[in-house]
Amino acid sequence: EHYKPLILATWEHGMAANDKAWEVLTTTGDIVDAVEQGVMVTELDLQNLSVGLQGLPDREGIATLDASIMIGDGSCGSVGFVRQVKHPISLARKVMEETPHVMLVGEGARQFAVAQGFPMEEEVLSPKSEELFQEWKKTSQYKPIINIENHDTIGMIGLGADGKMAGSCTTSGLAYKMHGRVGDSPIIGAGLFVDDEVGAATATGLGESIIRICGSFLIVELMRQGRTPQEACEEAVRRLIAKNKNIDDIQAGFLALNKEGEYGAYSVRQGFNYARHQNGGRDLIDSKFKL
Ligand code: SD4
Repeated sequence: EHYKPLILATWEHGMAANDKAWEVLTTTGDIVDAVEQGVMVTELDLQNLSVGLQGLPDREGIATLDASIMIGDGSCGSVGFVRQVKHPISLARKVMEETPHVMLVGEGARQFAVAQGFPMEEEVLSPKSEELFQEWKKTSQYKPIINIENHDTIGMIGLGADGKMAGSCTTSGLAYKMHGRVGDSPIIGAGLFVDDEVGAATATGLGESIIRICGSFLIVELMRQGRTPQEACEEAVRRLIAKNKNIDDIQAGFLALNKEGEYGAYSVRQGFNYARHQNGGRDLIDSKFKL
């Protein structure tokens, strides 16, 4: 069997991440390495305030990170509320490959990183994050901000020529969240889900709204029942709007891909976009939206 390789990633920063992922996929054929190494680019991107240690901190001024990785055969790993690790996606992969568990959080995840030889970074905010945090502290009013300048969590899903599918998701979470808050990104089925009998989905936006509907799992199951990726994303957004009371304060977006290489995207409101890499080109595409 021969499949049509395709990689999708959320937001504009998905372009640089996909460039790397596509290079890995076309040189090695390995979709798991591709989705890991792709989002590692974003984890180091100092311009990005929603992914990696340079991201905006929680309300105590501490950057805590969430990440997950999943393969279409059901293998998965994730880390939540982890500190001092530059590449939480690689730590999530170690949880998947080196432990009998799926998820490690907080200090335990950090200790596992040390044991795996990950370098520990000093806890200093990046200059931009420090500046914005000091500004925020003046009023300290926690309000979710819709579409924070189009920088957001990166979720990546892909299909290799061998028919294998995989996905990755990594974030510093919501800016100024409560200490200990974990979002959708490391929750398998919420921020990411992959089943290579069917397809893959990933999410971005207000994590609480996505967890509430098991967004990514929902989309994969809808595709299993015959919906196209686009139809499945639209139904997930409909469900999300129905189940979240404060919808005026919420942005969330979904990306989906099936085994045939068909894909779709949909968001609650305008502003969501995604990167698409396939044979013959790379583009940044505006998602359709509901409200
Ligand atoms: C979260 N989905 O932790 C992530 C947030 C996000 O900028 O997309 N952030 O809820």
